[in-house]
Amino acid sequence: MTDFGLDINYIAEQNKLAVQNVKNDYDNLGEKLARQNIDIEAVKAQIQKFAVAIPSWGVGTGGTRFARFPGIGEPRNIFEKLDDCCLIQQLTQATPSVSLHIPWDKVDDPSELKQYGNVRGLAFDAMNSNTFQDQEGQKHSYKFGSLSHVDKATREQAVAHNIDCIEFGEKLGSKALTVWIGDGSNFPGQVNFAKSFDRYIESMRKIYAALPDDWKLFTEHKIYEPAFYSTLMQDWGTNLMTALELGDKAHCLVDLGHHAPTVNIEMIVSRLVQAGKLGGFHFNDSKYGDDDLDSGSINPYQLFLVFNELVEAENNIANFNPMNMIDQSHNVTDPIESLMTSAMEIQRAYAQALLVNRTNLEAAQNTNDALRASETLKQAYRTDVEPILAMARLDLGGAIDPVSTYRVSGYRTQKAKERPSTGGSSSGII
Ligand code: PSV
Ligand code: MN
Repeated sequence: MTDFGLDINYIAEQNKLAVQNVKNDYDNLGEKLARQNIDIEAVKAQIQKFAVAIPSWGVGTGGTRFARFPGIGEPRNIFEKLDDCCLIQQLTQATPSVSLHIPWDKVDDPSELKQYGNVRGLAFDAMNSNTFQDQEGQKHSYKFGSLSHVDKATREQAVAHNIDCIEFGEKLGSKALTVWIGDGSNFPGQVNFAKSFDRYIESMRKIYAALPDDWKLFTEHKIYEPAFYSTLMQDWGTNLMTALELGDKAHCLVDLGHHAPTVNIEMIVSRLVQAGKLGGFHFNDSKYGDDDLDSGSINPYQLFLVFNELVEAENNIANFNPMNMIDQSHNVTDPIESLMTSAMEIQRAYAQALLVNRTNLEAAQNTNDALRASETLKQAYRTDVEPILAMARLDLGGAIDPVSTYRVSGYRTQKAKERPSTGGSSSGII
């Protein structure tokens, strides 16, 4: 182990055990893909360019509304979180940036934080504001809302917090602000839908006006929770209305867990692309609601279908570059292992989507050959792209098998000594 991350010689040694097998598998797959006129090297190059940001809050153990069962050696502050993110990037070579949540990650000296991250090979992705909780010493409560609150002073406080996040993010080199609010209602009649949305837009205009020229503003919709009758930004329709209302720098963020279970998310993605308003993703997976489970662990085909839309957009739109982030809660696993596995699952979906034969797909669509269209997608989805992912990592100095390399390294046990448990099992969703 070095000052941070793992010794590169150790990673190389671990890789040696499997390198020949990976090369053989890669060559075999390369031959198979060549028969379909696909250049495996080109797919690998695309995978190597792909990046997904780690949420700072994801490296701590998550919880439910009932309890949180802390793991050992959890990071206790943003610096320790960056240490864990550095390791994840080192082994996967897929996660070169971190998304911060303010005030959870607020520090007095942003330049120190920037330096600390950059030395570890990490950049700062979108900043996330937080007006869904009251902070210590805060004058006005968000119990009944924030940016859409009936009280002007409360709205102003929430606007000021978002502007603080922008200013803090500028010092870190971030280029985007993500706004997710808990505003909504628990009872029919509790809020006036139209008036509260007007108040929200008025607040968002003030935040938008404070954005630097090269920044983007992302708004995130969510069907329910913490409000259970109505959520102000409940779906992609409201999200799109907001982005259109605010202007060119405003885009919609799609958190996969923020929809009803039967909603066709890939189609929402396509619509937002078409409107020029897809800003990025919070990747996770779910069975019922906003479960924040690991990406690809429940419905990997859905993830593939989302990427199928993204590849389609990539092929047709110049500079198409949505910002990708993971947003998960790791309640029963080691967060580092979950985040590495999730980043690789997201890459896998992308790699599979790159294999779709788009000429055949279009031909099937134009001749109403539903079965052939579906099978064209399935053929790509059924391809085991693991050799591409492993080789992509290996080339860049990452690990062939990040989870095993991590487990053997003893990183967590070492951290358990350096980061004594803060004890207890507090509740809390993250
Ligand atoms: C809300 O459920 C959410 O998805 C938002 O992105 C928050 O910022 C994040 O979770 C963390 O709680
Ligand atoms: Mn989210």
